Amino acid sequence: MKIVDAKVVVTSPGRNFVTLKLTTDEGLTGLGDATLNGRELAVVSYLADHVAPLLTGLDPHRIEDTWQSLYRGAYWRRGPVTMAAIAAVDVALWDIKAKAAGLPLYQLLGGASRERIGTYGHANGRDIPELLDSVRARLAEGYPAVRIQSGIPGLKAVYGVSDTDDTGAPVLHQQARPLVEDWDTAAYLRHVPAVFEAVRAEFGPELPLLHDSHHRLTPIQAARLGRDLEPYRPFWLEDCTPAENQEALRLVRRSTTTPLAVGEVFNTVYDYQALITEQLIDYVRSAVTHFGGVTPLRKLFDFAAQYQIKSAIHGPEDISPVGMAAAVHLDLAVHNFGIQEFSGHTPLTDEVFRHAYTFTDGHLHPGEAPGIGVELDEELAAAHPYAPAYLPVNRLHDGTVHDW
Ligand code: GCO
Ligand code: MG
Repeated sequence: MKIVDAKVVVTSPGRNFVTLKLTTDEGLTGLGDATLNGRELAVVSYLADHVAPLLTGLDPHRIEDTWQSLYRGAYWRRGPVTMAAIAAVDVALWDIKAKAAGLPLYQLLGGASRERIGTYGHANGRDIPELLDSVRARLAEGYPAVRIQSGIPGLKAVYGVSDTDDTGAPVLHQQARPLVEDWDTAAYLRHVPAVFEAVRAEFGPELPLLHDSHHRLTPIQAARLGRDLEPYRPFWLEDCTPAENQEALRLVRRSTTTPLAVGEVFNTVYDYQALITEQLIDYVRSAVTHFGGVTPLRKLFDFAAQYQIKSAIHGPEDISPVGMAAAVHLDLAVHNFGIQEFSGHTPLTDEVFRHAYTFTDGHLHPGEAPGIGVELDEELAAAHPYAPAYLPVNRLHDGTVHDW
């Protein structure tokens, strides 16, 4: 079998998604997600200008060899653009291989290690009463675990809180300039324990509660927060410090037993080396889409397993159903599965990307369709062309830019 066509499809059924479609001489097709939120077209160019010409004529069964040649051959390794592009090729090749075998991808990854995949959903509120309503809505939808994010008294706009629709999904700002949000760490650190206290008082001790600090704290601030949250037994504290500095987590880890989750902006295993071998974290959070695909993410999970660290694949709305499908196959197969983030997509997105995975009673299953189980409606995709959109920036009250 040979690859005869490699096509990059950009579509915006409410938000932008980048998809690679490979076609073989036997008529089999494979899809891969290459969506890099807010920087989509850089990956489109990487794929269309630099990768697609290398793929035609290759045997699609040679996944490891293709991965290594794209990673090593570029010389300029790592980074989100490169790794999103390689991820799309990797997943499209796995899709083809599994279709050729007539099996759902998870069977090629060792088969099912569980019956279904536990998820967490997002609950957001501008204040505590609104957050409690949002938690109630997620529980009514069946979610077994909930991430809680709340507005902070005195702050106008906080990421993931102020701009969400009824389902908890962030409202997208398709505009020429990023939205400017504001930030005050002291106010945040005072408020979050009260948020946990209110949610525990309303929903009891058993509901797994997660919280995302979105890289906004210094190590000592993160240590304080981890300690203050201990009485409420959070499932995890996510991205408490900026991701570039692995050493920051040493201080946080020494100071608190609150479990730590890290990695949605990581691209390779090298970003995790100290965190895993020193057992500084409890969950690895990379997305298939941003980590170079199923091949390296499977290796990361096997590495993490040696240190009792579990998987928790990043699953926001900006991972397309193609990336989500690949994640769900991996979740079903790996032994050290922890939890899967899942917000779902809009009905229109689910029409553009018809998928076999299902979400029932708060649990995902990849389905039994051969491959990753996603079909791209190219006509509908073309009817919703790319629209520029930016992620926000965050500023302190004196105007200083801060992590958001
Ligand atoms: C999460 C994330 C996302 C990211 C988003 C950026 O935990 O799901 O923090 O909401 O901010 O994916 O594009
Ligand atoms: Mg996050």
